[in-house]
This record gives sequence, structure tokens and C-alpha cells, in this order.
Amino acid sequence: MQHPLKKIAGALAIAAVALSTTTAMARTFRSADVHAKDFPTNMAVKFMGDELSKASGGKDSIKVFGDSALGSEKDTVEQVKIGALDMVRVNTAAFHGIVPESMIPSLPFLFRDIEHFRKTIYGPQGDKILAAFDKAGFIGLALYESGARSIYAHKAIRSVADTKGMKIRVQPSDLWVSLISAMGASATPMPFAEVYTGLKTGLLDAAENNYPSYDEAKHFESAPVYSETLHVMGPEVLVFSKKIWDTLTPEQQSAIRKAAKASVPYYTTLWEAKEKEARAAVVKGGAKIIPAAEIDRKSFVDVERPVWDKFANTPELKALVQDIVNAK
Ligand code: GTR
Repeated sequence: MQHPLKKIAGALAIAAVALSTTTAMARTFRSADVHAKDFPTNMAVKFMGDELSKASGGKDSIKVFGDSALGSEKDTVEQVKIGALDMVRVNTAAFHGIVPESMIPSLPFLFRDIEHFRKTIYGPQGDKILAAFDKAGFIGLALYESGARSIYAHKAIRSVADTKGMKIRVQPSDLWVSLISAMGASATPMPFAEVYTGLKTGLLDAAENNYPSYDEAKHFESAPVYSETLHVMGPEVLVFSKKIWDTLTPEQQSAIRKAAKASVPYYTTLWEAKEKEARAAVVKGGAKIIPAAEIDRKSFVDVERPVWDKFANTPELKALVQDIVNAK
């Protein structure tokens, strides 16, 4: 017969295991963003939080901090790296110096159109890019489209010659500096939250972004001509701190991954509507649009091709570029 104490110890051990697998500590994950609360990126992370909350019976949730409240993209990426912050949604540009694969979708004129982008970035090539965040200490959860970026200034830009000598704000990234320098312009790296003042004070002649950011940050007030150069379609990325991830149960980890995946189609619908709405809003606010049909795209493509070779500079990165280019 089993000793009564042994029996109790056995029961306790079983109870402890049950406790550790079913009662992971309830968590509210904090996620940072530079955009306002109602911007599609934040709405997507909020949606993800609701999904996660449902999946965990109300235990796990996400709180979004928008408007650069926790700092610039660079600052918040650093906080996530050391485990001081759980999550962050940034443009892939914020990872160019940390995850080489994140540079690839920012290569100028890489995607033929949005269908080409979706097929690859929401497909196997995007999965490869997300997986690459792991070795840098991040869990890549989702990539979200960001439309195409175009240059805005006081004057129209119709060919690359028009950008000569202009001071153009870029996201802090070597690729971005090279890309704008290749146009013959002078690249000024600066966090997103400072661009409004930079344009207003004349420190900058121009900046570049998609319609929703151009509208949200009111950049059209001082740079009212938006020329559809459509030079980069680099996506947004949502990452989780690997330091914190490793403290979670496998159940929590898979619920987070699942909720992040579910947020992508939700985001895409919001984004499509937002692009149209923002384009109309800037026109209403006084902006003038130079449509893509009036831009000498070839003049830009010709100067930008060397940027591909400079940054896609390993056999693996070159293969990834080729894989995207070849996707039909
Ligand atoms: C936006 C992007 C932001 C930020 C910003 C910028 O399109 O959503 O994450 O990267 O551009 O230019 O700094």
C-alpha cells in the first residue's frame, strides 16, 4: 500500500502541474505606436487584443499607447529589445539596422503593384522576413501594408531632376539616406513626430509618406504639393519582445500568434478605406496632387537600382529579392 504522505505529495504535484498550465499569470501587454489611437495600425492591435482576451477567457489583453507617447520608433524598438516594453508596431525602416531582411521590402520600386505586394508580403516571402526577427531578439508577429510612399513639398516633383538639392526628411535608416541621396537630394533623418515642425520652420523642403500619414500629421499644411512618386511600399511590422515571450506559456504564445494573424485582414479593410478617405481629406485641406501618370517613373528607377545592390548584399538577401521579383 502507498504511504499516505506519498499519496498527498503525488496529488500536490499533479495539482501544481495543473495550476502552472492552466493559470498562467494574467497579463496586459503594452504596445507602442507613433500614430493616433484610431489609425488602422492601432485599431488592428486593439482588435488583436480583443481576440486574445476572448481566447484566454479574459486573462490576457493588450493596451495600445499611440501618438509616440512612449517615444520614437527607434526608442520603442530598444525598449522592446530589453524587455521594458512588450510590443511595438513600427515601419520596417526602424529595423533596417537590426534585421537585414527587413530592408528588402523597402527597396525602391521593388513591387509592381499592391497585388504583387500582397502576394509576397502576406505569403512565403513575408513569413521569411518575419522569422528573421527572431535572431535579433524579437518575435515578428505580423506585417501590414502601408500603401506607397510619395514625396511632398512646396513644388511639384515630376522627374528625379526636380528633387536636386532639396532637403528631404527620411526615416532614420541608412537605406533611406542612400535612397534619397541617389535622387540628388539631401536626406535628413528625423523621427516622425518632429517632421511637422521641420516642414513648418523650413528646416526641411520636403518629406515623403503615404496619404494617411500625410493627412494625420497635417504635413500638407506646409508641404501642399503631393507628387505620386510611389517610390517605396515598405510594410509596417508588429513585433513582440523575445525576452518577455520566453516567460509566456506555449498556450499564450500560440494565442498571441493567432490573434496577430487574425488582425491582418481586419487591418487591410480599414487601410483601404483610410487611403481613400485621407486622399480626399488632404485635397479638401488644400493639397494639390500630381498623379502618378504625370511622373517620369523611369527617371527615378534608373537612379535607384544601385541601392538594391548596396543593401541586398548577401546571397540570402539577393535570393529573397529575386524570389519577390519572380513572384507572379
Ligand atoms: C508611416 C509609418 C510610421 C512611421 C512614419 C514615418 O507611414 O506608418 O510607422 O514610419 O511613416 O515616416 O516615420
